[in-house]
Amino acid sequence: MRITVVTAFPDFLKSFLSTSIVGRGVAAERLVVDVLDLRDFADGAYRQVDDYAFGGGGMVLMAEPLAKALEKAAGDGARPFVLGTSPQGAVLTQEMVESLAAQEHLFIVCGHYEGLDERFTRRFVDMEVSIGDYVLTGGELPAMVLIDAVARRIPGVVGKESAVEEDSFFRGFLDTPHFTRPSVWRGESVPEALLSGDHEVVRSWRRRQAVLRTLRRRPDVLSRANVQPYLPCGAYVALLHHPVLDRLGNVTTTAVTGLDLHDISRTCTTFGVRRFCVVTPLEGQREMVRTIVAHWTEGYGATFNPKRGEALRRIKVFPEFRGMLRWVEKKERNVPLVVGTSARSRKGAVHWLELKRRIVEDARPVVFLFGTGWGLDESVLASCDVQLQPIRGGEGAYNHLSVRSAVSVLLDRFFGWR
Ligand code: 21W
Repeated sequence: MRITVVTAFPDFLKSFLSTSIVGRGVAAERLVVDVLDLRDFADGAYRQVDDYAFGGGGMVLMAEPLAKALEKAAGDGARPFVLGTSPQGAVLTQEMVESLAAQEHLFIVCGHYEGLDERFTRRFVDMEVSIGDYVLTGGELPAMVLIDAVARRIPGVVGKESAVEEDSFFRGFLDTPHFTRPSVWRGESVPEALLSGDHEVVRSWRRRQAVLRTLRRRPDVLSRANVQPYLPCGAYVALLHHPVLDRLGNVTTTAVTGLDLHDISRTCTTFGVRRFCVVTPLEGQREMVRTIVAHWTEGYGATFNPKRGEALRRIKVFPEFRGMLRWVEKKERNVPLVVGTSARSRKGAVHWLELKRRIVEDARPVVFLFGTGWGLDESVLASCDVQLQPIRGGEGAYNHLSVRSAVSVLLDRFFGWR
């Protein structure tokens, strides 16, 4: 990867590159960073790079020296991805860093004074970046921040690869507290769990701490986090074929569909849901489900497409949903939180983000109930611990998602890396 920085203060950047960890990546030839002195591209005896803003109000970097620097950096190759540092830019996030790290050549313009001539920005700058809502004296530190964040995503720049993957913003949770020797310092000792020598005890303590810190300090980051690794108990999806409503709002029993079995079990497997519970009172229907599952786990389907069996194996059939909940309770040795879903809202329905907070805090297994046909009957919804607000999109007027789509949307919100 190549990064070219153009600045009116090149020494500042050069000292950073020669002393920082990023410098290691440069030394290891994983990364090439060129610093261009904007003055080298200026004309006249004074090598002028800035001038008074038209209409008054301070100095502006002139477009022509910037354009010349960009042309030099591009050479005969492809045009680099051009970044401008600016307090008016979009605030840098890890997602932006990931995308930038995938570029072959970045060209960073360090803004100064009142910024760049807008005509340069309009013609050449692909993205304007700020590093946060506070006022600095120029774009050099933001450029270093950008380089540092991008460089550590390049393999071989930061020592241990796992350290990068394990990084807090990567997992969507804040990091846990850390301690080192001595084990007792000024009368204060290190948490028991960390001294236990039991790897599992250490892991679960750390996860719990990460959860509690995130809930307390940055509940906002939870919306984009996969909470699965932080749940001490399992998550379950149940698809009810009775008691559900028909077109006219009467209680009925629907037929099991193969599409639901395949698609929902694949979604559950993708998102780490322990079991996909298929509930129907009709023995013939349960037998059909078992036959389909057996085809893909033991029969011809197992050799034809083993991946499908891996998903369908998660299916378990039940005649009745209360029995299914008792089975989960027994398996998890803990009373599950039962979550009802419906396309119709009801009083006290909970926002998905609120429920997400609750399930990481509660440390209980969770069962998401979905209805087929025209949705779960009131008797089921009334017995749930929580009902989720309907999934809405667009203008919110049409809400007739297939149950398979609803499962996908919800599982992505709770257990997707977003
Ligand atoms: C600071 C330039 C203040 C201009 C509103 C109307 C680059 C930066 C910078 C700087 C002004 C970044 C004004 C976070 C930063 C940067 C120098 C304001 C007057 N304001 N990220 N008129 N913070 N800062 N100009 O300061 O160049 S990225």
